[in-house]
Amino acid sequence: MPDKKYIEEYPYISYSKPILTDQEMLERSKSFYDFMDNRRSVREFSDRAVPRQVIEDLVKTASTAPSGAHKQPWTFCVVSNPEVKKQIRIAAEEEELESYESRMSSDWLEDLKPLGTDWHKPFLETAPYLIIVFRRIYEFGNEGKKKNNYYVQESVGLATGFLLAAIHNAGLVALPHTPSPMNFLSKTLNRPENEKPFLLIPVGYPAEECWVPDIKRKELKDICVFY
Ligand code: IYR
Repeated sequence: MPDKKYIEEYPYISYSKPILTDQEMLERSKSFYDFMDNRRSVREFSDRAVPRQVIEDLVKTASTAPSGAHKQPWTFCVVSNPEVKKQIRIAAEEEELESYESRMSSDWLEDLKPLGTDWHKPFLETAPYLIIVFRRIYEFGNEGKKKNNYYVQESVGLATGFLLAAIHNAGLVALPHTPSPMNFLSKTLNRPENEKPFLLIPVGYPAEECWVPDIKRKELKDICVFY
């Protein structure tokens, strides 16, 4: 229990969770793993509409992520307007063309071959929603004084992970897309200078015919060390 002097100054609520049996835990951890293992990054989207309420719930879920000093240093810009999606596609493809043709190393291009990516990004117009995640480097405090946020990269990474899990749980698909450099997103979406683009995530249903590369995940022994 926190010191009494803190409880008086800052409100606390008691928190508990039901203790599951080992069997229940095993079942739940395994079934959640199976469920998450079924998530795939998808590049072929359907244009089928998704209710806006669903997107609102997904963003609210992302925002339940932990963050440095609970500053919640993120902004989620949700784009469904076809004109804005088109502008984003044009600007992203311009950067991607440059990247694929001269900015990316030959090793990098070789590593991407199994994923079949290139500079064409039609999904930026096809998907019903683009969620652009911004990290908020600082806030404007009293008299417009800059107040830095903490562990922004870590916090926004966590929130984005929650978002991807929530999208998968809703029966939808997504692609964590990183057109690089991403500054065009700040301009197109008219974001303030304390926000920097983090990730561009098209969200929707997979296309009726949708293919994904047959990738394999690393085994536990290759990702985990028990001490
Ligand atoms: N941003 C480019 C290239 C790209 C880079 C990595 I690393 C990927 O895993 C996939 C793509 C693009 O989106 O095509």
